[in-house]
Amino acid sequence: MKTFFNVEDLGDLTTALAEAQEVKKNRFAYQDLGKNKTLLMIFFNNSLRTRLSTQKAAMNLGMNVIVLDVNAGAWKLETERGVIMDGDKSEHLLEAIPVMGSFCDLIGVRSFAGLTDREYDYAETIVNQFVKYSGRPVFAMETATVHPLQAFADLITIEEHKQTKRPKVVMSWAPHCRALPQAVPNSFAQWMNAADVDFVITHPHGYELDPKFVGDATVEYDQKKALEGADFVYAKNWSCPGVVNKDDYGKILSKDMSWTIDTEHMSWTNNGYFLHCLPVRRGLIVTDDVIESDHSLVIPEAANREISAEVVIKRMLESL
Ligand code: AN0
Ligand code: CP
Repeated sequence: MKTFFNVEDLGDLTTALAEAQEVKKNRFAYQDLGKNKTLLMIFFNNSLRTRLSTQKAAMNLGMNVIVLDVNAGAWKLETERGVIMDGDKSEHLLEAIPVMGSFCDLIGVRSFAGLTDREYDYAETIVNQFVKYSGRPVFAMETATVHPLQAFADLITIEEHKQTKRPKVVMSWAPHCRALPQAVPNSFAQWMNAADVDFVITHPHGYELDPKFVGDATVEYDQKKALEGADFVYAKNWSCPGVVNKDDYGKILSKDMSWTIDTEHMSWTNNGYFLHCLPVRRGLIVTDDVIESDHSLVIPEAANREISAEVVIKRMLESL
């Protein structure tokens, strides 16, 4: 595996899920695979889970790990071509990327959407330059439009807790005070469409996700109707994807608190489990009662990030 951005990169999902369970049973079984190999993790944005789980996964595989926080200690990077670099940016990404590539065997990149230019974000302009110029396999640690390590961990968690062969999974938009990217809901939708689940997306009008991620999912604007009979509730805020109106891209269109997942919302479900990728703002996305309930899976879900990362890094090491 040379890149990891989309669900297709992993091949057959059943095989990948079985591999995840095998890795989970003995996460140190492949210590030799990563010997004398180096993972470089590059962060343009903050992280708690991705940082810890991906480093841990690489260490489980015997790798050395270098973490670079671009905005804390490295030179400020210019990302556009054709500019006169007389501002605060000392180095161009086009030199920085091959230099980074020369010190490692694999690269993980976190680079969030800027949320101002839809075309720039949806073309994955930054991360595609890493693929093109680093000379190394590259995986997403949340890019402008996708967060596949999260979606893979979400799917592993659903597989582990489902009580029926084909559970009903509902992804619900919820209110937030800041404009957030669409990467998490995009990837979750892509992965749920590929999995054996009954998948429903619910959000206020205007929050329609890009059709390439929505696929064949059911979109239900009535949140109560959507949540009825749900086995899993996946809450997430996202800013306007600009599908209906391009000019609204990245904006907050609604702060409707009736969408906050509380115990009443959960009472409409089939005794459903609560999921969220974290970090989560209590009181906006979800109430304390729901996130602290015995049907909240947020902690095992986060713990499974180590497993999803280990499967992905293992596959990349195997194809070096
Ligand atoms: C980010 C997001 O919504 O994409 C990261 C989530 C994993 N969340 C925030 O910036 C709060
Ligand atoms: N879920 C997730 O990716 O968390 P971090 O932003 O803390 O890495």
